[in-house]
Amino acid sequence: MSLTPASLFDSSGSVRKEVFLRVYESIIEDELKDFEASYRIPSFALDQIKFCSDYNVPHGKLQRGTAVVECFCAFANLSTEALSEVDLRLACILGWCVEWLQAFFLVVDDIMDSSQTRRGRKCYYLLPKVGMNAINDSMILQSFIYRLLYKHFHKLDCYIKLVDIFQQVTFVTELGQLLDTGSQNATEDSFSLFTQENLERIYDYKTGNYTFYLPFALGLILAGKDDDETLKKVYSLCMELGRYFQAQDDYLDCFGDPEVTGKIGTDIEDNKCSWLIVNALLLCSPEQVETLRECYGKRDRSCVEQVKNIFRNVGLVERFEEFESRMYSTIREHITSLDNISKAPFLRILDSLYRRKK
Ligand code: DMA
Ligand code: MG
Ligand code: MG
Ligand code: MG
Repeated sequence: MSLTPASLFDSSGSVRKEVFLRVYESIIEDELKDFEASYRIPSFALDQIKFCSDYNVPHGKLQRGTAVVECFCAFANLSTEALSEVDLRLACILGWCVEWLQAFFLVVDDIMDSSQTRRGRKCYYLLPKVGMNAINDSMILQSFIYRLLYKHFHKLDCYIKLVDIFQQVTFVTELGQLLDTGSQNATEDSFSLFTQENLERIYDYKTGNYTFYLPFALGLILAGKDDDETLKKVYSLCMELGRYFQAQDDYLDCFGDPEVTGKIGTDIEDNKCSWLIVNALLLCSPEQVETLRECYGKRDRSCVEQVKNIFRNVGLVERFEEFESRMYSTIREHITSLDNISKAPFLRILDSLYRRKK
């Protein structure tokens, strides 16, 4: 399959999903051939690996994966037509590595969150033929990243940097997931954890790093523009994007349409430290706080309804709309003040998030 700038990008400079998906098909086919050649691997095992990848890797919004490619092209300082096929393919492979990372996290996240659906289908661990095999399967998904990095990048100067950033971002995200489940397993008063400070720390660790910093930093590294000063500026911008994005995710968990988001919310039942509970506690009367203490974190339909009613009654829907407009403007200003680096990929991402419904 040939990959040219004209075939990969549409007229607005966005990556065409169908072309990006064809790269996935060629990667998985090539990997499976290698598994067969390298290991004494029976066909059921090959089938399971292929099924697991196909089920979990390519069905998302592909926002993170395509961002790698768009960032690389914007930061490479070449006119788009001058990008070589080899470079475009490498950028796409790196983009898919981020999607593999995301798939690995989501398979486990759905187990930890007792979720039922993801991307409009049953969560992987709930498939009868999968169950708790999902745990080892998720580790295989993670291994794809380092196999692909070795296969396609080990001769390049940037190889160590790529391996290193994937490992660092993975660790930080695992830490974020640990903090995220902290209120679920709290033995003492979990309401004391529902603070703005704790919320922001969870957001930075579990979301900002892998969703925004990783794709942007990979684009910079591949383009050879990853000096410390640029990375630092990009990092703080990415934490803001992460706080914006995860607040939306929390809002949609409660007030989104599962038909559109593809997932049924679990944050209230899971006793999660979310944007909604933290902001509700700033607005509630003592009686409402009492009801929240009784009902939040319970797997009970009427409790969940009571919590949602309080969220609505204290005006969280309106407060979220204000928060969203304010965040959008603030982040936009920060992007506009960037120098020495293309603003286009940041603006494109920000605009794609604004008032998102999924
Ligand atoms: C997910 O946070 C974070 C990671 C690192 C996968 P979440 O549980 O709120 O995500 P979702 O709402 O998609 O389950
Ligand atoms: Mg979850
Ligand atoms: Mg989670
Ligand atoms: Mg969520």
